[in-house]
Amino acid sequence: MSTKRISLTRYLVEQQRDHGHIPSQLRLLLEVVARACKSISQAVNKGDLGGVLGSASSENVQGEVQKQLDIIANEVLIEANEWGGHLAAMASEEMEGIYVVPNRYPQGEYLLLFDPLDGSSNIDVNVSIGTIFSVLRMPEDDRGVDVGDFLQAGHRQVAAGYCVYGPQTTLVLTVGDGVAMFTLDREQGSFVLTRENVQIPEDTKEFAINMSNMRHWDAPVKRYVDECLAGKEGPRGKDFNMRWIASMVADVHRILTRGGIFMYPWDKREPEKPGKLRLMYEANPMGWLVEQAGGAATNGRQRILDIQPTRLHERVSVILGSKNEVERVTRYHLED
Ligand code: AHM
Ligand code: MG
Repeated sequence: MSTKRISLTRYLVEQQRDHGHIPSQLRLLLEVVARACKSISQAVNKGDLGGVLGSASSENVQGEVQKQLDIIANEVLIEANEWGGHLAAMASEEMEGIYVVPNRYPQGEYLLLFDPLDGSSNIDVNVSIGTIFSVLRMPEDDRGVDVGDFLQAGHRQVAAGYCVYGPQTTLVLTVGDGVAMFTLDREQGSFVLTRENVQIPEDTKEFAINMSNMRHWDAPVKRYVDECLAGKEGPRGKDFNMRWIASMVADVHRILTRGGIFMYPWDKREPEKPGKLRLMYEANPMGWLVEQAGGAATNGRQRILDIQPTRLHERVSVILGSKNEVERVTRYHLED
């Protein structure tokens, strides 16, 4: 490994200075998000010793029971980001409405969206979880921020990323110039660049889906998975492997590291719901990261990043990862 260590700060300064990708307010924003992720990582690491495990006595806007760490992570992100002058407002999977930066602080031109702790069912069992974030710019000539300002399609994101809290804490980021990964050096307290120009192989033999929902799937998804399961003797002519961590962050991290396809498709359990995952906090940031790494992301019929959101907490069907596999599943939907 090279002895030249590039910190997140230096990476962002160079992105700003040499490539012109990020204005200084956005650089500050990303540094603050990274700092918040460091604090969340500390809380996650302490586990039972910090008294932070278990459920809180509340539900979020989606009617899901919140974990104590969901609430702590949400507060850490808000407190870290509200005073810096870089944001106009924030929106979170854990809050019903938007959080407008209070009047006592200067208002910036960016909007921050996050899923503070993704993979909640894994918190108490010591399995990887993470924070997902997405950054939009306030629409021009806008007077006063409101929820409508957030309803922008994913291709308008100016930065997106996640931080996975696993055996290592890794921050993964795009500002539209490829995907970079930074590993937290706990002794130094800083994120260090450990992978640049991340590329997802176009083909894969690994798929990720919650198989217990099989009987509820739509025909195109069933066809795709049946063909994978048929292995060497089936139409694909090769054996597939399956992985399901049940933390989108960790499943997507595996795909960015070695390829694969991840699916959380629409299913018949609640037909009026377009999917389980959230467009603004999960599908858009992950979709953009995957595309920036040469992969693809669709809802089965349409590119995720082209979906025009109509609600903050909108849900969506998600198929993302290795390009040729995502295109195959999408083709099966369009042929159906
Ligand atoms: P969460 O945001 O409440 O944690 O839920 C989202 C999670 C994703 O991380 C993961 O892909 C999926 O839900 C797991 O679903 P399942 O419980 O069906 O395995
Ligand atoms: Mg989530």
